[in-house]
Amino acid sequence: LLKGQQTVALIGAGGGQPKGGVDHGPTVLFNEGKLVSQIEALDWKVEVEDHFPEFVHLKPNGNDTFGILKNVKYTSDVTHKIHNSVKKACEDGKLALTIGGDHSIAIGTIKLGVIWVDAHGDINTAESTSSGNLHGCPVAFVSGLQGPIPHFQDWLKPEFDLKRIVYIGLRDLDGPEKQIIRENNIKAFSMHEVDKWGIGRVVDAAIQYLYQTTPDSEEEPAEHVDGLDPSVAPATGTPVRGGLSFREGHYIMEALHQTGSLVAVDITEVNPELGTVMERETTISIGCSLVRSVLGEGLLY
Ligand code: NNH
Repeated sequence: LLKGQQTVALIGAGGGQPKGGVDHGPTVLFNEGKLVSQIEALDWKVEVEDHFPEFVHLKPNGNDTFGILKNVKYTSDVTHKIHNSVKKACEDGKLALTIGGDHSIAIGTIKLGVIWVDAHGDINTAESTSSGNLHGCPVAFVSGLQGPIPHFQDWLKPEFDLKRIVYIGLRDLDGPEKQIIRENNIKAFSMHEVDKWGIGRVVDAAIQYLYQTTPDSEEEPAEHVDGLDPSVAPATGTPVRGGLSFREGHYIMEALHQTGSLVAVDITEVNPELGTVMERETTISIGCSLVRSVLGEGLLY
């Protein structure tokens, strides 16, 4: 077990971007995916805290904006709540496992060092975003690249050091995001590097890098289902071809389990309202198997 952790705090959350279906991600993984019993079968205790039911009715339609940004107060409320849950779980020595929802949840979950597995950089600011969707912005919000925004400024301390994030799987960056990543010297392995070096070397280098930049040596991986290729995880809001294979996605999770340094995990962007029945089922099942992998399934030792 990781650091003597025996309990998974399973936190369910909706998201801030306006397409609705992704909010149902946690419910389908919990109910249809039978995620709780799958985790218990790996010898973990599970405590479920599902915030989705309390927020789903509150999702705004139109008025909750700040400039181009959409659903600002709503997303601030949701991410603040998740932030408190993740913080509490970590303080209590539990592994905080947050199921989204979309990537905006990272505004609430990011902590020490982060491995961010995604097709997208999600580092847009209010100025650089062309979609106005907050799931394209969390890294800018937590790091202070984005200045104060109403509601978030009431609770969010933008203290995250950009030396403590490593991207894996990037392949769909907006122009300004490329510039932000370059200017801030952010460590990033795009699909190009995955092809060039193979997933094993990329993950080793990512972990090594974080151990150097994050002296307290604790990591939180954020695996966004759209980091995977749409052929293995089709039911997701922003699918981009040329992504990680089934095994590459699971390999990352296994390697992170092996570090023994995990404090929190996010799985996001399963959208059960997209795709055919089969595509939906494939995606729910990969959401669950990524969780099992990060908890050690598949490793002999
Ligand atoms: N660049 C897009 C935007 O800002 C990315 C949206 N984010 C995701 N995240 N789908 O992975 O809207």
